[in-house]
Amino acid sequence: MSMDVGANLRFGADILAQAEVLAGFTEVPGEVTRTYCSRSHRQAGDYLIGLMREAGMVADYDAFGNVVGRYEAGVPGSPWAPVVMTGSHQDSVKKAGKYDGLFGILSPIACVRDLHRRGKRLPYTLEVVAFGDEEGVRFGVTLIGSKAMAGNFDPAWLELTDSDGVSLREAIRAFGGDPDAWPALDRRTGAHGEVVAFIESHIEQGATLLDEGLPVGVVTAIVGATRMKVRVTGLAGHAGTVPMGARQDALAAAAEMVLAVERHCTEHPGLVGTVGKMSVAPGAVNVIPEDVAFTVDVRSGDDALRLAAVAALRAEFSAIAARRRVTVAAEPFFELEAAPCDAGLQARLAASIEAQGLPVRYLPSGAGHDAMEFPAVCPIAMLFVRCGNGGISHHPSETMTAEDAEIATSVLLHFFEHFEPATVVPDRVPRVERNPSP
Ligand code: HGY
Ligand code: MN
Ligand code: MN
Repeated sequence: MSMDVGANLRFGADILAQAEVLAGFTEVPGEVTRTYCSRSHRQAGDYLIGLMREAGMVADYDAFGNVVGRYEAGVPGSPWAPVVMTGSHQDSVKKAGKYDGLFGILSPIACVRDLHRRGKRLPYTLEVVAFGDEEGVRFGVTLIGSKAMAGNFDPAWLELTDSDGVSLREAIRAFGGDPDAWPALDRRTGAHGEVVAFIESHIEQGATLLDEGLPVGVVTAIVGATRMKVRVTGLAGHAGTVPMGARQDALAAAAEMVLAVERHCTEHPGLVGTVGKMSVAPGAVNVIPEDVAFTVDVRSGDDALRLAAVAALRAEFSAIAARRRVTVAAEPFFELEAAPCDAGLQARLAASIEAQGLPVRYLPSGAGHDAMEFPAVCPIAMLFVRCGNGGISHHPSETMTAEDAEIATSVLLHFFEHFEPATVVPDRVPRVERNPSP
């Protein structure tokens, strides 16, 4: 049950070496932290443009700082051949690993380099995208590049500011982009050629493939997510003189709300809930906290279950606040429905895995990905590749092997070489995108 990889890796060793180079493009020496429109974004983008051009693509930044490489179709005379898009994000979370996002860029570049070396063109244009921002670390909203390309960008976001007060509009302009050019990025218009499929390869960021001893898997759907900002307001007071029964302690109330998230999501299989950020004011050891803000991230493959959980948690937060004589405001600022992967593309991906002599494992994605924006444009598919260290991700211990990078890239290359655009029958249902402006 294994593809004979051996030492003669065509792709895997190069991909890991390139990931090492990219890991050096960071805002925090010794860690991987690369945010949108930053200097490290420019360094990574320039490096990826160089790799794309060396692989035979036409490549450059678009108006939003996404790196777009195109390996034009080999169909003589057709002004606009159909397009297959692939890619992932170049940005990272704080203190990230080296492969989240980047594998989905480096692997297709390796595929194109191999096609180019053999002088082979495809019956469609292959477009490889390094999206500028998927994690949303700098401005709080995520998937900026893929939303713009899927026609889901909200121009109100251009006024959002980062922790230094720099607006998204100013950041894109300072990067050399054009913040007002977002409509031109919309792939639904066909202006860049009709996009017939989007496929993203990505590390699993979990342990299913690792536990089952499998190098790759076919993603069935990407979970939907709701993110809320919660603000709890109490009354500051002297830590030594205010009796316990007389306190309006915003942090104690918030702590009870955080445990409510954990309990509710533990009690309902298919849900996950995370409180990832929290601020406490005034933040002195001897002052009762009066102003606490935190985030909640709720996800599920079942949209009804997720929405019911968000409603139940907001009600429970209100009850906790009333009992503790504090006030609470819990506002969703990001919402995305679960994105099913196209059955036909899943079957083609499965055939490419079987062609490597490997079994096919189907699994859902608990992480969000750029692909989840593209059902608005075309059918989508995702290929997962095993990651080690218990499947850890969004952490410096994130790891993968050159052998698995080799296998996943071989699967992807087989998919690209056997994909016939004319036979794509999308089974997608247009999704309603609800993105309440923050
Ligand atoms: O949050 C996510 O699931 C993705 O890693 N941005
Ligand atoms: Mn991530
Ligand atoms: Mn990712």
